[in-house]
Amino acid sequence: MQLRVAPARESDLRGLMARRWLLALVAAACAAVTGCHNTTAGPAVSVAVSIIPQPPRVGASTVTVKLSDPSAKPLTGARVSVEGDMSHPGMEPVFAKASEAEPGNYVAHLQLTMPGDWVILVQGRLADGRRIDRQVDLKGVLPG
Ligand SMILES: [Cu+2]
Repeated sequence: MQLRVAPARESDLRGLMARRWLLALVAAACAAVTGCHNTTAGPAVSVAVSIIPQPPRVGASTVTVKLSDPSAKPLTGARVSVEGDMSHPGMEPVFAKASEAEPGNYVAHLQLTMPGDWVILVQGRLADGRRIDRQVDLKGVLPG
């Protein structure tokens, strides 16, 4: 993310980047709402996905998956993996295993290899055997 103050002629670009950031935040917020796209573990499990940096760019991205139950208690001991796919055909997906950095917080480091639109797939199995399956759009990944 650019911290330097941009001259006026970059304002269009900055606006575009801000909109992309907003989209990513909306996607993450959507993922945090129970039942939004939850297909397997049911609406009882909250799967909140956040991705940094924002705006996303080529290189190492950190994907954090926060799993909690309806009382907001962290769901520990899950196995979580992350896959990144681009929206166009002919590209190898990228994969990363997430490790539990804090109780219920699973962190994966994913190498985004090309600018453009990506879809992040989060899959896993809770300690009690239920599956989780979540998809988050990551549009407009910038060159590295
Ligand atoms: Cu590609």
